[in-house]
Amino acid sequence: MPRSKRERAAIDRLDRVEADERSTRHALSLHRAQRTADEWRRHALALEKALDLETRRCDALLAIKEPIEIVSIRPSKSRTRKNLTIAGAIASDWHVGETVTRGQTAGRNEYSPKTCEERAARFFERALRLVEIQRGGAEIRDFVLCLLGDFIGGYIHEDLKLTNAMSPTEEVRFAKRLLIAGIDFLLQRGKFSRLHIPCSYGNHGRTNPGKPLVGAAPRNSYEVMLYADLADHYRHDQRVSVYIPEGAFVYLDLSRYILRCTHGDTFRYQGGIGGLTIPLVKALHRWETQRRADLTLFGHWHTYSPGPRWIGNGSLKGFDAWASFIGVEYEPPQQAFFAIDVERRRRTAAEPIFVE
Ligand SMILES: [Mn+2]
Repeated sequence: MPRSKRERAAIDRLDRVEADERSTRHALSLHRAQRTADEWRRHALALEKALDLETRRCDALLAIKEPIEIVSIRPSKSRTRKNLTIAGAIASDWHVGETVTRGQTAGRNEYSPKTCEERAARFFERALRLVEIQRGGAEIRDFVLCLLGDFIGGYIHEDLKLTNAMSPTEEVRFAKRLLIAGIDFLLQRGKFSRLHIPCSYGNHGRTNPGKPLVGAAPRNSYEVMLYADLADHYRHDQRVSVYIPEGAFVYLDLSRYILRCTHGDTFRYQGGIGGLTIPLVKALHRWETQRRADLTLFGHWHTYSPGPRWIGNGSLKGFDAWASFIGVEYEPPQQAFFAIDVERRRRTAAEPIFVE
């Protein structure tokens, strides 16, 4: 229907008013949404802050309450989209001052302070190489270096007194030098934010003759002295934390994935079929009643043995006269590497570190 000029103008005016009104309404709702987003953001920040404070408060309360030492580690925050992972290695059973000849071991092994120094360097280099391989798919900023004992051979057997290349005090000095060189290497080349060092004393480092002590063991161990010296050495380096327990176990809480570290001489094994597994599973069952752990790391048995809930470490010293004499199965000198996916709370790697 044809419209007059005046009518058309009136309709145009009406359309413009409606359009203005619509755009004002949109501008208003946009403004409201922006304001809400800002408010939510502020709210989220406040909640994050409160959560952080409460977590710290909880940690402090737990630390006071817990009879068994547990070290709480908050992993460094992720900076990339890769899986945040904590990598670690077990160093144990280096027996730095002990000697092995090829003649004692059917030609399989030779060990002296010189070989020991070379293998110690390889341990750190190859641990870092495994970290780099993992970094293909994971972000690794925290490294757990487990020092699980028997770095020194000591004078605990008559045989050792007669064959060791060093006295126990010389061994402590030598082991300290090797560990500092390795830790410095990890700090310089590893691109880690933090290095966590849980320590466990072995049975070889005891200062007393006869059987190992229990309650008085840490205060009478060359190795606890060695670990305390390491802690002193790195006291000004914010990246390094050394944990020395007062008992046979140290527990690390890696964002609710619990690591249990121990030397491994507290469970018995007399060469039964199935190897370490059966006595170990029984021991794990007992330890679980004290404190639950997701992964148990131990040394002492000179046998690299990764299991579903544990990793037994090999030895740096390798096959020796005693192993040959009692007829232990040969294994190369090796240590262990592991990786833990922080968000999944799962172990993603357990691998040998060959040090020969
Ligand atoms: Mn041992």
